[in-house]
Amino acid sequence: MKSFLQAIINVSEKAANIARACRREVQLFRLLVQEKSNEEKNQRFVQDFKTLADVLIQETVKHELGSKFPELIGFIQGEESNVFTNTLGETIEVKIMGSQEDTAELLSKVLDGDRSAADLLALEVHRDVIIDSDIPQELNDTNNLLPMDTIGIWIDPIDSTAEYIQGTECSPDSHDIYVCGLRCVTVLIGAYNRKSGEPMIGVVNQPFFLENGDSWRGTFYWGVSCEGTVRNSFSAPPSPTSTVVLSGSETDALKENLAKHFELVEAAGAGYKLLSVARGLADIYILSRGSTFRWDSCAPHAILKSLGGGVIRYCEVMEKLATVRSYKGNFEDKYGLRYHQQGRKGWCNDEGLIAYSSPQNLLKLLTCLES
Ligand code: 2IP
Ligand code: CA
Ligand code: CA
Repeated sequence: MKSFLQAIINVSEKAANIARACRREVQLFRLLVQEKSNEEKNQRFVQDFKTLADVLIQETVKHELGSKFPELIGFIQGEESNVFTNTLGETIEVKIMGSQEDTAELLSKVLDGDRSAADLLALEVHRDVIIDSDIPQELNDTNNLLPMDTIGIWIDPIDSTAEYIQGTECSPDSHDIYVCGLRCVTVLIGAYNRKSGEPMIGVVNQPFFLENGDSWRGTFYWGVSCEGTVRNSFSAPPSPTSTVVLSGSETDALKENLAKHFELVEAAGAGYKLLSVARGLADIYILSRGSTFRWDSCAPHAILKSLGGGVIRYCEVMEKLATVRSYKGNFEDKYGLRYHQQGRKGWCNDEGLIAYSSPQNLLKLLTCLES
């Protein structure tokens, strides 16, 4: 297990390097922004953007994990499609080639012949990135042999694209949660069990964690919850805060009801909100509609499970509130999101979600929702 987790951490950092490089080079960033085609448009955004950074990061993760673990090839999926149309109208498949030179050559086609931009990106893609991680020895490969042929991967190469593109400066609210800005951007890489659909291993990388002069430093978090092995990068489980984090687009009715019992914080980024629950900055993240996808929740869900929390289906829970509240088993096992099968709306988490850091916090929320 250790080498698999380490590989995900390393590639998440490479993804973060690409994300930072694209924002650092102003000219590169301007070049990279391309409007999403209508079919792929996320309903909620009038203008949603697909950047080459997104596609390139997803392909890099796919390529790197696929070459280290060939059993995973065909089971690594993500938000983006790797077909890109440049301003000359040529359609190009973004691929990671065997050498930096060849990747630069291919990228320069996407970038309308801008070789220096292509070189910069190819350099990051092919750079060796090995992160000093804190993975404990007990997760070593001999004691924790992972059946690689039962694992699937979900990637969101950049979550909070809107914040990533705008890059506006924001201050944290009193709970240390940033409501908007680059800090809400995350790279999400999650592994799930292809048979049961349960999330197993998650890495959430925050590329813009700390501003240092005119450059940014990132950080990352990981969690493992599979077959009795439960570990994570946190030093202690989260303590209660009586805070609920949610999307600014949430309904007024839900907000008014929750505000009677909790402090509410509206923040950008589905991944960032899930991370805020894992970090103990909020007890709950609640989303009453289907505006997230499997790639948004898989990685942070695995981390939450490793902390004793979870992510369950909002609509079903609301329909059966009294039954759920008196349920004596593990909420996760019965109502948890699953990652292996499409639902009515494809890979959309169409029933909304409730993420919680502990069963106690979930029960408190359910009691409030019932009143
Ligand atoms: C988005 C992103 C948005 C979120 C939306 C996700 O993913 O996380 O911020 O909306 O649900 O699908 P909100 O911020 O209102 O929670 P992406 O940026 O990858 O499209
Ligand atoms: Ca997303
Ligand atoms: Ca995304």
